[in-house]
Amino acid sequence: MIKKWWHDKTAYQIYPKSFLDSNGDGIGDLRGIIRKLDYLKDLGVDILWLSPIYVSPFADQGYDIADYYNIDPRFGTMEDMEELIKKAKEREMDIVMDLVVNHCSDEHKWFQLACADPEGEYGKYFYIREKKDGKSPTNWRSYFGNSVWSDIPGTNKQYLHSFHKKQPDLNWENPAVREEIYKNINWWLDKGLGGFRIDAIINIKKALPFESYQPDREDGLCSIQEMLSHANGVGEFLSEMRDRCFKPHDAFTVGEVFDEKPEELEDFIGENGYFSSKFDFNETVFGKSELGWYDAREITPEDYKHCCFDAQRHVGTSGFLSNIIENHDEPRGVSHYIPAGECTMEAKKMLGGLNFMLRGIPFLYQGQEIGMENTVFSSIDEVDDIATLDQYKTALEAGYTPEEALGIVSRYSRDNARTPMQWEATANAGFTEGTPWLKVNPNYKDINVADQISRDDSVFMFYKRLIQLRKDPRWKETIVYGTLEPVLEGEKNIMAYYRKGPKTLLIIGNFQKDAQEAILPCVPKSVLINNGPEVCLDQNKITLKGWQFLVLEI
Ligand code: TEU
Ligand code: CA
Repeated sequence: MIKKWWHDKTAYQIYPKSFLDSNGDGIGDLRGIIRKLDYLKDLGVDILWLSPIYVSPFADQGYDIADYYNIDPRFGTMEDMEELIKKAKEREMDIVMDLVVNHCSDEHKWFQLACADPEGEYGKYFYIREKKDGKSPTNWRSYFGNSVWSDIPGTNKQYLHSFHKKQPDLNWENPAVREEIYKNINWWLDKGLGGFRIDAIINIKKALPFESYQPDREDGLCSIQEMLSHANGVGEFLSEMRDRCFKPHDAFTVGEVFDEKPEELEDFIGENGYFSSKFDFNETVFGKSELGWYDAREITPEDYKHCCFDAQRHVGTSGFLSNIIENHDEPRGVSHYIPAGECTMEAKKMLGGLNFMLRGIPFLYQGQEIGMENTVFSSIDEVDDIATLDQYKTALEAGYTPEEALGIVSRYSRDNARTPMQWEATANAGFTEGTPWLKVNPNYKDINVADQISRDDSVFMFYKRLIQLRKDPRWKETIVYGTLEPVLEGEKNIMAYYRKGPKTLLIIGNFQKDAQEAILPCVPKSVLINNGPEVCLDQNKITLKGWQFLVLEI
């Protein structure tokens, strides 16, 4: 295998709006990120992925871009961005931006020109179709509810949007659109970016010609995933983008790839794949119903383990998954995977440790390193996210009371992970001197950075040790390139695996509050990482305390 500069890195996702506000307007910004570079360096992360900071009306928090060449003023200026890239480099860190090219904003000049003249050059930048007998061209439902089709005012025409109606889909079939996109990607890479996280990329290829499918709900619509399952040939676009942009720059790319066909995994992330890596969403999508998040089923430790191992077995050593417990679209991992009331520091560390030591690129999401949890919404007015607001509406329509609907959406709301970063125990968690755009989680006095960097037993220090272990020349080769073999798979509530390379490591976690005995397949030589409790080991017989996590040298 050819070694790449990003194989041994640890990545960290910044949600800029909620990271640190430097000027008191209640919105996090680039100067805030620059101020915290030393903090991130101290944690040990190497790649910083920033959710979108381009000019945007923020219908979907910046995932609706109105100008791909400029920084949104609420985040700062291009000079700030250049300074951030430079100061990160000085600290041997790389900045990765979000590439959102399935759609742009309806306020982008391309879309405005398209609406002014749907038959003209820019009309071909989008998917615009005539209505028939007052009806939309197809019956597809967008990710945020309702039809994917919206009217172009003053015409009998509609445009397609897989997400919000303020996010018109770009027509990748048009070579002129692809040229525009490649030009922009190369322009950013030339500025010294390390690469991109690539948004909703599987959506760029539609099933043509457009047709309706069997409805899956009473609204007469079918999910857009149904249409995508009939679409073939996304690889032609993706290999072109790789060859024109990513390869010449040796860029790191991580795809937000959902529902690819299993046999295509190598095409995506193999040695000459479209991307360097893709996220493993096996665990996050588990239990999510086609009908929306609100009737998702609880994920058990057994489910979690099988999801991880299935993904790992599938990829083997043919590529590198990017492993996460959460991101800006998910509830907080510790609240999602650990039962309510049991979310102790040990439990948080165990979950983080099991995920971090998997084969692939570990991604931490801001706040994960201090064990930030889901928030409490006392009213739907405290929710900002359009997906959550849509789910709330769906829940009401399904007959739930407003209190029930709030309870349902609160568990899975994307805003759980978007509350401001908790830096200190002072007002607004030290995030802003103004009024934060989204309410700070009330638990910030107990969970904050200032407290955790001063204590050796904190979640922060635990992650720091894991990151150091990954970088340590003694273990690096094994942790980065070694194989993963599940161990004690039938043992309920235990998740364990070997990492085998020049050395052998055994990673084991007890996914419950009760102690559990297990017979290890070998006798460990030493304990490299322990999340707190005393280690009870007698030859190969181990008694794991509740939520205990260990990395053992074999
Ligand atoms: O997400 C794409 C996506 O399919 C998931 O967002 C998921 O279906 C959704 O979050 C469920 O509510 C990306 C971004 O990560 C997300 O923040 C954007 O809203 C979306 O694309 C549109 O750009
Ligand atoms: Ca600000």
